[in-house]
Amino acid sequence: QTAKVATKFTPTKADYQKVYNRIAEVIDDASDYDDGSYGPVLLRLAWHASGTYDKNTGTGGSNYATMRFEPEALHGANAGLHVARGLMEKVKKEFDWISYGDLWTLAGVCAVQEMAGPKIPWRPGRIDGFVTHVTPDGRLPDATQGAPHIRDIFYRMGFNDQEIVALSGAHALGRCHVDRSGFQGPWTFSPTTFTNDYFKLLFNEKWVWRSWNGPKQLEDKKTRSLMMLPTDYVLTQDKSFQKYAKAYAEDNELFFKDFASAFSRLLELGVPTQQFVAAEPWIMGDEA
Ligand code: CCH
Repeated sequence: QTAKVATKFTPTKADYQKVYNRIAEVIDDASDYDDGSYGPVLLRLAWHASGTYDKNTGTGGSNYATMRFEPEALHGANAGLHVARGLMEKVKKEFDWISYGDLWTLAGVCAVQEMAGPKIPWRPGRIDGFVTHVTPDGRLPDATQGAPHIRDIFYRMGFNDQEIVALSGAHALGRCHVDRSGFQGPWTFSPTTFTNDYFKLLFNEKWVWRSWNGPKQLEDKKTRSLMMLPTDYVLTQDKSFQKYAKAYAEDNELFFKDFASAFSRLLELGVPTQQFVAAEPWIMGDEA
């Protein structure tokens, strides 16, 4: 009798590309959802899974995919992300060899790229962790606050002012939901296309406080159909933030370049370098 040797499956870039392609299909299969794409909510999942990182303790970040566990899934900032996790659960069933951290961050990459954004360098290597790796609530930004708070949160992850502003440009995509954050509405007229419109609108429209029963948010005076969070508006008020926001409003190419590099780094926060299977990040979606 021949002995059965269990060989460990070692996925290649082509295998990850298959996962990417499947995610791209899931993103588009959303005719009844929001603006017709799951891209924005998947991008938000990738960001919240990574943005818990604390550079001083090395805790948090995308490595362990701890949002699978109840304490973190129930953190206020993560309200609504069960939608995105549920979608990825189906993909995980098909490709059971991928870690949740790799799957969720790859979904963020796929979302940006499939919504016409820049290519985001990405590589696999995250491992599934345990409930003990969950970080305390309060590590993600609070939209009701001002510049000092945003700096506290993003400096803790290791980002500077320029990177904070570049990353904030993701709000070109998607919308706020009353039943998730309490806020309501989209930031741009094209919430499923990645553009620098968020920055253009911040400077070109007149923003006024909305009168309603919900949390303080701004609306554009002209159409009253767009919104800005207090933390978005701060990018036009703080001198240092304003400089970068203006530059991105004027130069889409610069925004794409800076977003891609900051977002790529965000997705790798908390992952020990030796865990990555490739020395340099890959560009996915090229051969799709
Ligand atoms: Fe954000 N974001 N975000 N955001 N966000 C919300 C929605 C999205 C803040 C608050 C909110 C980033 C930074 C910040 C997305 C990507 C990024 C919502 C509404 C709030 C509130 C949630 C809801 O009701 O569904 C604050 C505060 C900050 C920083 O100070 C960064 C960085 C990124 C990515 C790089 C995306 C995409 C959405 C839309 C989600 C959807 O479901 O449409």
